[in-house]
Amino acid sequence: MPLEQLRQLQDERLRNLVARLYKDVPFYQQKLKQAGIEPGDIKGVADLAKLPITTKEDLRQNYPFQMFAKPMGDVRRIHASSGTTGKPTVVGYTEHDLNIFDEVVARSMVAAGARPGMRLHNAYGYGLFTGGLGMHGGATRLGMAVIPVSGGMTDRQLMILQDFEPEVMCCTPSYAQTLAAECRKRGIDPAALKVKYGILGAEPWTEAIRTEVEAGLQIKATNIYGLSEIIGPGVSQEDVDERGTGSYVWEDHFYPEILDKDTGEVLPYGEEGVLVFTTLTKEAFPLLRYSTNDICSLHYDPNGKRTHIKMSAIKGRADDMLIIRGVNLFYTQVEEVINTLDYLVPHYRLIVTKKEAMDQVAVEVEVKEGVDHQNEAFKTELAQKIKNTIGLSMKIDLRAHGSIPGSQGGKLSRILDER
Ligand code: DLL
Repeated sequence: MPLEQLRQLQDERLRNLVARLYKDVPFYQQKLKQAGIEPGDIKGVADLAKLPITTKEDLRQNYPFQMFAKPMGDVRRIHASSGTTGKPTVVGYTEHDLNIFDEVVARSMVAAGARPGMRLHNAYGYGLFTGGLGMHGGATRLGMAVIPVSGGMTDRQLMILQDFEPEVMCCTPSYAQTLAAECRKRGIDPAALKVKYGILGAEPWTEAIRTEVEAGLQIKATNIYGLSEIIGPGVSQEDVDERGTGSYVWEDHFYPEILDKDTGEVLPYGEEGVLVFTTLTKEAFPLLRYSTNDICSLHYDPNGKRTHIKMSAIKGRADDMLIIRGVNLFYTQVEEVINTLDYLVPHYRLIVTKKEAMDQVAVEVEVKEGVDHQNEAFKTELAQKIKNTIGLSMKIDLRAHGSIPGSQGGKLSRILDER
């Protein structure tokens, strides 16, 4: 859709959304009144900055259903995502919302290379997590045959990949690493598998992991991004022919903004900050300027196939950012450095400790198969590179190939904070 037309659509949808929220959600009516805003004041997305931000804390205070904008009789599904503390975040969908969910995931699948008639090996977890059922619905809408494997049980995953011959697979990037490593270990030739495309997301990953899983599974791997609060997977998706240039945000449904992490000011395209979404079309659980806490930037790509805006890969979550001796650190920055050294693989974790009030970071990282992990020169080189690019001295612990525990199917935590 031409950009001008897209803006008109977004404006119209936003006006409608604000009117609905004012009428149907007491939380928003109160918030808008406090901000001195009447629904009629909002003419379109250019006015978004006048509207208040919604945070995870707001959802927590309205647990479990108080932010729903439709009576339970209209709700057809409920998902929940667990956070680091306490109660989960609960989200609901009407039939109309489930339709949007299917639609945006189907679009994402096509961008990733999938086509009707192909088989999908779906290794995202089924259950309250939006990954399994979300991908399932989108693939069904597209006309694929879904194999609902769910996460874990690696033996069975490998059997299905070999025997059911899916052309497309989806799972977390860390689990794709596990599957690639297992293939290598068991002498399964990835070229003999039929799988061509991998749709990976639900956690941050970088080019280092892409290189590894594309070689290890003989696939083209693209990024899928999303969060339960906004819909689930399928908020944005990378195109298979434009890998590494960002993921298209389906902005006819989810309008993105980037805000300064400290001041909350809207930042121009290209600048990095906190990603915020307004759901333009959802009925049961619509959100106004919801702060995802994810750090990235937005840009329009004049060379892209589509007109929609792109978001860069997520660097990390604002609340996951480590502050080490005053330096801000996302673990993906260490992953980027690992990627520049050809004797390492991106199987790693960061261990954070405190020694006499000083924060210390140790990097445990595996060497490639056949490389000596006791090589002192390699250790020194990695420490130097981290110091030069990130500005922090870290203790380096090179590990033998295959010795660091990987993902068993779900999201992998790469930080062990022992402080
Ligand atoms: O993880 C939805 C999803 C399922 C996305 C399957 C992609 C594939 P939640 O459990 O609510 O939803 O977690 C959302 O996960 O705010 C990000 O911090 C992180 N995240 C999701 N996708 C990506 C990605 C699902 N591609 C939270 N890159 C988000 C980086 C991601 N982080």
